[in-house]
Order: sequence, then C-alpha cells, then structure tokens
Amino acid sequence: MRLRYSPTSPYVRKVTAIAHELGLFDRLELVATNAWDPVSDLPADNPLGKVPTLLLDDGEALYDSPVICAYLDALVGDRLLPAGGPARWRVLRNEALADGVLDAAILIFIERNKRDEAQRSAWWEQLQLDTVARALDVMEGLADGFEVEPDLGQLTFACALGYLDFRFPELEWRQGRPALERWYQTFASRPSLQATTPRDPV
Ligand SMILES: N[C@@H](CCC(=O)N[C@@H](CS)C(=O)NCC(=O)O)C(=O)O
Repeated sequence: MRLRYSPTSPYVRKVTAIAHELGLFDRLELVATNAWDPVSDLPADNPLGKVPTLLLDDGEALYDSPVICAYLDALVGDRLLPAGGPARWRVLRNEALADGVLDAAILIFIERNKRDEAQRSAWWEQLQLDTVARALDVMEGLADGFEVEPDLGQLTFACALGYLDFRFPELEWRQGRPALERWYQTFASRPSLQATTPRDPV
C-alpha cells in the first residue's frame, strides 16, 4: 500500500498512528506529496486534492482519513473500531468530533498562513475558534469515561490535541479541562503517538 502524505498533516498522523497501533506501518510505502502544489498529480488519485490518500495494491485509491483508518482496522479484524453495536457509533462520533477540531484548526491555520492579509477575516477565525472551544469542552466531558484499551476515537482525540499543541499552543487547551489533560498526559506516551509526533521539517 502507498500512502500519499505530508509530514505535518494531522490527518496523516492519524493514519500513521493507527497503522503503528495495528502493526501495519511497515506495509505502508510513504510517498511525500505537497497537496498545495498547483501542479501536483495528487488529484489524479484523489480529486479532492488532499492527503492522506491511500493507494491499494490493486490501484484503488482510498480517502479520506476516516475511510483509510476503517480500512486498515478491517484488515486486522476490527481492533480499534468495533464492528457493530452502540460502541461503533460512539467511536465514530468521537472520531468525527476530533476531526471537527482539526477541520476548524486547519481553517484557522490556512487563514493565518496561506491567505493574503487583506483577505483575512477575524469573524471567520472567531467562528472556528468557537467551534474548537465547544468541541474541546465536550471532549473534556468524555475523557474520564474512556476505556483503558485505545480505540479510533481516542487516537483521533490525541492527534487533535497534539495538533493544537503543535500549531496553536497559545490556545492553552488544557486550561479548565483537567480530565482531558490528565487523560492526554498518559495516552500521548503510546509508542504510536510518540513515533508520529508532529514536527516542522528541518
Ligand atoms: N477530511 C480529510 C481532511 C484532509 C485534509 O484537509 N488534508 C489537508 C492537509 S492537513 C490537505 O491535504 N489540504 C490540501 C487542500 O485542502 O487543498 C481527512 O480526514 O483526510
């Protein structure tokens, strides 16, 4: 399998962390891809022009990160995403919650770093910040109830919080969220997360 990736994408991190958890990382051939390059060939594999994109050995392309993670998990027999029952929907909902934090944070990152200053909108940025804050408050309420065994939802939570630490330390997400902080402090030491901690390329 070939994974089109960029080194700082939190969605890519999610996929690679899950691959580590499942013992599949060595089966991924990593293909560095700049999704922002206007002449990138990425759209030939993924018309949405986004990483992560997983290319299967039969030529099929899978996107986006929830689909890729579910695929990898199915390969090894549903270890991080329960096959059915209420637990499945809870895990998927938690994944969507943390993905939503990432979606809003990425929009802020784009606004601040890729958009001309004259075009930036404080109103738009505030909408995204409010989304992040609301989602984090819900995550705070969920953190104490997490199972000891990791699942896809928890791993996505960790990638979202890691991304906030990486790009938005000034948001101080730990402030007023002691349960989430406590949970993350332990959970972030998992080898899969240590191996994928985001860093700017040197
Ligand atoms: N919902 C997608 C989001 C992926 C995404 O937004 N990736 C970013 C990199 S962090 C990207 O490729 N952006 C390029 C673009 O939007 O043109 C997923 O979960 O995979």
